[in-house]
Amino acid sequence: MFGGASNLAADVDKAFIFIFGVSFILIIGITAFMIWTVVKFNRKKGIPAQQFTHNNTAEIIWTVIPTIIVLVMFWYGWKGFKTMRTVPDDAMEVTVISYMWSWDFDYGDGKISKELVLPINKPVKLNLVSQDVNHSFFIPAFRVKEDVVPGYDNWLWFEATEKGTFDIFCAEYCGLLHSGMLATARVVEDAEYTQWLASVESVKDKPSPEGEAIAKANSCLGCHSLDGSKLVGPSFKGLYGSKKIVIEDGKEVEIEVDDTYLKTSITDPNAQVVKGFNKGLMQSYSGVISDEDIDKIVDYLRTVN
Ligand SMILES: [Cu+2]
Repeated sequence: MFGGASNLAADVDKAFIFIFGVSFILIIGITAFMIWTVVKFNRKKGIPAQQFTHNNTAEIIWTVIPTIIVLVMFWYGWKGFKTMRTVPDDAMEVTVISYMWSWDFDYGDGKISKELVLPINKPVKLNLVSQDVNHSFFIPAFRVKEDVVPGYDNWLWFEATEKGTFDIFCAEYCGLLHSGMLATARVVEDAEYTQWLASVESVKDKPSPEGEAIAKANSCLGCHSLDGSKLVGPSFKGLYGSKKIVIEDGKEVEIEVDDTYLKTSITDPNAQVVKGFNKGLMQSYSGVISDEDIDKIVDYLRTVN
């Protein structure tokens, strides 16, 4: 009705418009009636107030009508909800992996994408997994929103009915960069989808260095990008061996990023913060990641160009 792009949109919009419409009429009606009674029954001083016990007709009316309205609201809500919780048997499955502050879409077989690509008019079930805290997976255009809770197998399904690119948001405050936890859903023709999926490189094919796995397991990549983009911390891309201005004890110092600097940054991240980044946003990983694993991360960073 308002440009919903999934099979669930019409029911959600119907429920929304009905509830909104009823609320709108009621607020106008009640306010008007209130003003009318204030004017109509206005009495000057000195006249004793009248006492009322009850009025059967009024009481029946204000009980029966709202009950019917609420039941109709329930009906619209229930109808849409039932569809949302009944997954068709032929639905394809994608696992959504969420972490502070990004989304990964796992198509199985080691194929992991940063973009959610879907074939049009095909039911898809998204399995929602969180690696850290509570998130909420939200695609407004498809009218789907579901909590992503660590340790709980939540899911949602829908069928995209329109081609195009749609925004994905996190709708549960999950920390500093919550508002930047964005992704896109791209709906394409079936053939284009098949072609795209074939082009996604499988992580199984490239032996991933141990350090990368350790960095991922500790959510390093949530704050440090691999493509040069600026997140909470400096990008890992080309970091090793580069020269940086850092703030040490309030003074600017130029350093070269080497093993020592990287190790210090992991165990004592606020000692030398790269200029332009905020102090205090990274916790110390001293005792969290073993010295051996820190060495492996540094080995890995040497290879990120
Ligand atoms: Cu989030």
